[in-house]
Amino acid sequence: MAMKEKLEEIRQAAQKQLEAASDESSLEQLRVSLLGKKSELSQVLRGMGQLSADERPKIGALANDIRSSIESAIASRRAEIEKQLSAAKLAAERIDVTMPGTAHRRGSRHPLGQIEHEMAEIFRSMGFDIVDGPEVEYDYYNFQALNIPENHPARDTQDTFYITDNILLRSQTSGVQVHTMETTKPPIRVVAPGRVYRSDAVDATHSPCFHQMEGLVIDKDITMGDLRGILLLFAQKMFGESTRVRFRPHHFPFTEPSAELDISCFVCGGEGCRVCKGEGWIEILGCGMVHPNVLTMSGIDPKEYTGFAFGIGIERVAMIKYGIDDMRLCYENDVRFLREFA
Ligand code: 2U9
Repeated sequence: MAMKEKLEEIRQAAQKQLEAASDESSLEQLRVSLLGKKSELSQVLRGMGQLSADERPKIGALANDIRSSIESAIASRRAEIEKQLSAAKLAAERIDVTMPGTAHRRGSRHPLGQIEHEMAEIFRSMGFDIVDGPEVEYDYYNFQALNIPENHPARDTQDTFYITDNILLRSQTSGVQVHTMETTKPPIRVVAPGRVYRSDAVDATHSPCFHQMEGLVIDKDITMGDLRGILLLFAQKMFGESTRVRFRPHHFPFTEPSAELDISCFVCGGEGCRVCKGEGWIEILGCGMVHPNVLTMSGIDPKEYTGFAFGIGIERVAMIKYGIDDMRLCYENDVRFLREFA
């Protein structure tokens, strides 16, 4: 076959093969087989020596033309393949920006945490420091330093969780205030919120673990009037400006005199309703003037300083304020209950 026809055949065959190449690697293989040293085109060019001087430049020019047309066909085929690949990639990665997102529910503070925070903020606004201490405590800090005698019923293993003979789970946060008195020179103004433990069976108003906030104020000339003033302000901020308070005499070993504090019912204002069980008053906390023995044991001279203390059950405040009729709801973490307070 004449060389010219042979070259034209190479050009057409190359065109067909290139059209069939569908990816980068088969295209590269084609480039080697069409243009490489062992290619038909190279063989034709090597045989050019046998051509006449007249034919040689024409065939040479044609061969070069075919070579460059194959090169540019490869380049454009490569560009096409790249375009297809990138289009396929884009299609696979397509994101529907109109799809609705995944909703993330916001968490919220537990109702007990909300109440504790609210109470702590009220006392902080009145100049109290918020202090904490160990839940595992020595018998001394939980009982003895609080003037609770050896034979007092509160010390009974029926009421208190003992870990050893003289180490226990605190049954009140009072140990924290004892530590404060031991390490701080008056004036002292602290509230100690936290978990306390009592060996109680679970029911609507009892739990072996609950929360308290105890307060302690010690300075020169502190009187029961100061106690009443602080607790009245607390009650008004917690239950409303029109809230009134009243003391009822009581007994605690660590305070003398001792009292329980009632607030006027924040629902009926004192008329008597379902919430205050017709009383007009709701019992809210215990309190009193710190017993001189308690001051003395912690190194504070009762002739120089006096003080008052109070203890509030946080669950009790939450149940009264939110109308929760069963304490167990506070611990079950049923989200339907918790969302009520979000
Ligand atoms: C020191 C001195 C005195 C703390 C007090 C109460 C009265 C009280 C109860 C409230 C409901 C316990 O959670 S409850 O069952 N607490 O009535 N607590 S006075 O008196 C102290 C504390 C520390 C050094």
